[in-house]
Amino acid sequence: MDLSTTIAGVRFPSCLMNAAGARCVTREELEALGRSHAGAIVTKSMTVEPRQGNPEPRYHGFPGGSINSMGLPNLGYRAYAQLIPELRKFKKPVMASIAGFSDEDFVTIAKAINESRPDLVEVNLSCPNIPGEPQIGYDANSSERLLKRVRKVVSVPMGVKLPPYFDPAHQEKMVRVLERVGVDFLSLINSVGNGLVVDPDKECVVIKPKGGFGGLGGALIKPVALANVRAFWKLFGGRLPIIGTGGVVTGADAFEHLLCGASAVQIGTTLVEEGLGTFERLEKELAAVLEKKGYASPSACRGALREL
Ligand code: RRO
Repeated sequence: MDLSTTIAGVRFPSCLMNAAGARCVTREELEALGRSHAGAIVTKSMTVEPRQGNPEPRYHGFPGGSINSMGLPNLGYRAYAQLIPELRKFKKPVMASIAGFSDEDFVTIAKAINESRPDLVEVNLSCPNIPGEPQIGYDANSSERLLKRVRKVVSVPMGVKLPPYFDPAHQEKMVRVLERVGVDFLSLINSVGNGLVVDPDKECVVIKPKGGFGGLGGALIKPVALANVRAFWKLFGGRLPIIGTGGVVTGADAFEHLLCGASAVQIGTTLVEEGLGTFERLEKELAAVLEKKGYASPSACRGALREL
């Protein structure tokens, strides 16, 4: 089955791709994504300067999900700006994820990266792991001020990666911001920030940074991810493409994201745990679900979730 999808006019050969952060920091990792069945190459969120990130251990997988506090390890935007033109040879979209510690950082990176012509830019407003730095996406005014400046310097399709919201009022407020800014797609959701995982045998936290607090991902966050995909899909009347992220372990999970309104699906924890073969497995599983249910393509079931 053809699992291709189109987002903001960009065609993806498959609707399944890596989530920013998952196996996408180095040249080697990005090229491996290029050779894999991933439908796109999404970069790690990049900062102005290269970063080592937080002290290790900073990622921990467990039955049900993962917790991380990576702290933005990346090569710095100059390295990605050089790499992006080379990644085009894989003939799939390249999505540059950008981050920063100030509005100026975001603008500097966005400008230079836009000139390297990625197919899309994803603005990360939702890193939960920098000590002392709040998640921008939880502050509507800061988000609007920042996005308006970034929008001016990005001419390729520009999307926003948002944190999970737990109250409809926050989603409605963010929709009004996004309408005023004019974004081309959304990636929902980033990890569920500031969770805590405890090892009762060792009576200890499982990651080192921030006293063990970190972003949760994987199966356990799927209902939160689906709720955000569905809420934003409805608030935008199905007119803004959404990339669903969170809790995709099987093809059936990806199908659930599509039903809620996603046009494509990103894979984080499962990709980290299972490796690049994940994409081929999920492709087969998703195609089998769609075929069994009589859907001819991912877009045929988009948003079709029934309500009682
Ligand atoms: O690098 C990280 O710690 C990180 C980032 Br930038 C993000 O957006 N989400 C996440 O779970 N970890």
